[in-house]
Amino acid sequence: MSSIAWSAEEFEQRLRAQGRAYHIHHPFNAMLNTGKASPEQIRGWVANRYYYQISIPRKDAAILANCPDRAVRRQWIERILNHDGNEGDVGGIEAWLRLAEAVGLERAYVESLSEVVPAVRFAVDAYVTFARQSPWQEAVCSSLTELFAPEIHRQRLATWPEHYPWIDHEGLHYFRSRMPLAKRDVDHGLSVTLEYFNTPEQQQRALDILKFKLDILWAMNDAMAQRYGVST
Ligand code: AHQ
Repeated sequence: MSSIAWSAEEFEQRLRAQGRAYHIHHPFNAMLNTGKASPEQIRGWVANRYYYQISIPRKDAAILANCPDRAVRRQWIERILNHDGNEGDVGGIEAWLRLAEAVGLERAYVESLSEVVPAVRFAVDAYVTFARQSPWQEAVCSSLTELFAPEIHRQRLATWPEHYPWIDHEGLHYFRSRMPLAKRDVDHGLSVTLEYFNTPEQQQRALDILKFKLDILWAMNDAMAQRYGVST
């Protein structure tokens, strides 16, 4: 390990280099975004990812509960409202339920969580537990998988309409809505991370935290591939 900390630029580059392990590269995601998924595989993915979506605000609330910094909380609370909804915005969870209806799922069935496979539940719960039990700055760092999210949302918007014309275009609104929000989230999350993790040991810790969260997303796709099959 180096005896001096990386510059902010070098540190950010090393965080971004972890993108090679992002779930955009998982065979299940590749299947979804290259038009090889069956309606059953798409419905399985939407129903399982719903558990991740409803867990994000609870993860973010755990960060708020652990964070003594009013200025950070004022920004971070926006994330909860983005998912739960606010005046004039139905929110991301409602948008995800509309995606569910667009792919042919019943809202009540998705909300029942009975389609969520055990390993997806365990991976998502590990993320919420990490946020509850870790220093709030470490939980902020774990959200930086969103560094790579604009590309995966862009990829879906670019490929699903052509490959899956049976899905009502309106149902893809969630992906459109996340493009600007992911960039806003990352600007804030990155500034906290670059400032807080400022020794060689801490910077390595940040890379390990990001890898932990990348593994959570990867493991979710492993579980869905196992349950629904993956056609390449
Ligand atoms: O829709 C997603 C979202 O709201 C978030 C919040 C952020 C976090 O706090 O961990 N991560 C995240 C992600 C969302 N969508 C995922 C996808 O593939 O659609 C990607 C995921 C992420 O990159 O962490």
